[in-house]
Amino acid sequence: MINALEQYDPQIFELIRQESARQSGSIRLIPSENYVSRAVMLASGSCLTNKYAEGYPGRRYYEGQQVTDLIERTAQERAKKLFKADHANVQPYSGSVANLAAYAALIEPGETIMGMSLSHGGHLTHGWKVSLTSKFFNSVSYPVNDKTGLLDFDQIRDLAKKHRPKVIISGATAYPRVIDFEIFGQIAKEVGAYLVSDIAHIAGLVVAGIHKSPVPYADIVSTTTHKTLRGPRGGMLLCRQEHAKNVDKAVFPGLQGGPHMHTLTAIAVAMAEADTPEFVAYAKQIVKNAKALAEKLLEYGFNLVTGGTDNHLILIDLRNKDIPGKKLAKALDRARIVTNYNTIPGDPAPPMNPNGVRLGTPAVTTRGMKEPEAEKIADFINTVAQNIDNESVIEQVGKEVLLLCSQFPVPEHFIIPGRNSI
Ligand code: DSN
Repeated sequence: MINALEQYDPQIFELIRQESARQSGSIRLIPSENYVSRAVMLASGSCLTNKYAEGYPGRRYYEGQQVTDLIERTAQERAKKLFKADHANVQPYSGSVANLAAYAALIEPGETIMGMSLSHGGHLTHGWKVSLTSKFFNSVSYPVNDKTGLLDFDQIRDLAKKHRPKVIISGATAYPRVIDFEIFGQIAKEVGAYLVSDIAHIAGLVVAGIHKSPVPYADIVSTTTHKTLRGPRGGMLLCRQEHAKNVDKAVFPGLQGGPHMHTLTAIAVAMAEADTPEFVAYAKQIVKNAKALAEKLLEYGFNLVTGGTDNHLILIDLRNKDIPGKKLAKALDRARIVTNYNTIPGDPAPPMNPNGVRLGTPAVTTRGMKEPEAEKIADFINTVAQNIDNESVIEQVGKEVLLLCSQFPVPEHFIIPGRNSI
């Protein structure tokens, strides 16, 4: 396929080659990114991209669904088995759409939702003020504890009692600790709210049994499929049977038209991969690597939000280093270490220039890196931070990163044959 692309569109082929080389030749620490297997990549780039399939298996608005019905049913069954859920909708185009569909399935526009504040680790679609989720619904945010950085269930309960939301959202994009979905479920019950759990970041850790699943406690569980779960870029909703009809209606025709069948097919492949002992070992190693990276960063005097991590991500509070998050993220990028700058809880600085940097280990773990390499990565980060204005040191770190990358090649990544030099 890639050879055909070279022939028909050399300009785009060349850009893909460059991106492939960038992904191979850098330490990718954005916690929401990963490398998918060759099988996932092939399914994603298959002829399923050609097919329209509005509706659900057995109830489509287009003909020619002999195969798509089988694929979607397979994806649904794999999702139900993997997450031990009664019902799965595998059509959401993304986590954002999945979240909006979850709320739409449960409540009416104008009713109240309550989610984690974006600047404290929540997601835009948990009702943050610039998101349509806060315009369609009345939105209330809960913070983390300003001293510990941890979820503060007394405060969340108090806010829930005060605002009486119809939906409480548990889940985060920048929270490095275990989330107790059971307590969220209790609070939701106490105030008569539905619970939506967004496990986009930790889905891989949940299916591996490392983090507790919210499925027994949540009315609807929402996830993306590409972070720790290591599938293509997509979304998914899981729920109890009682919400199945509303969830399906909210996704289609509520928010979407035809599902992206090529993505859905690749999600099916990724879920089979996640249902293996190898994946469980992988997910365990993600957490071990994050802990090793965190420990070493602490030794170097970095302040970490909550003091460490229980999952795949780390949030550095850079205030004691007097380096803006953006400046460090950009210097690290020049050293081939790819992160994102991020707000820290209660950050007085604006989101475009916050005091934090967010790191994650799903992608480096896919490359086979373990604790010694995680510690080496902490060394690199420390060297860059200490030499933030010294380009020759940053360049030297970049060379060492390249060497490490060559020792841990991307195993199953869609590397362009013969052209993957880094
Ligand atoms: N905000 C994305 C992230 O965590 O990187 C998810 O949408």
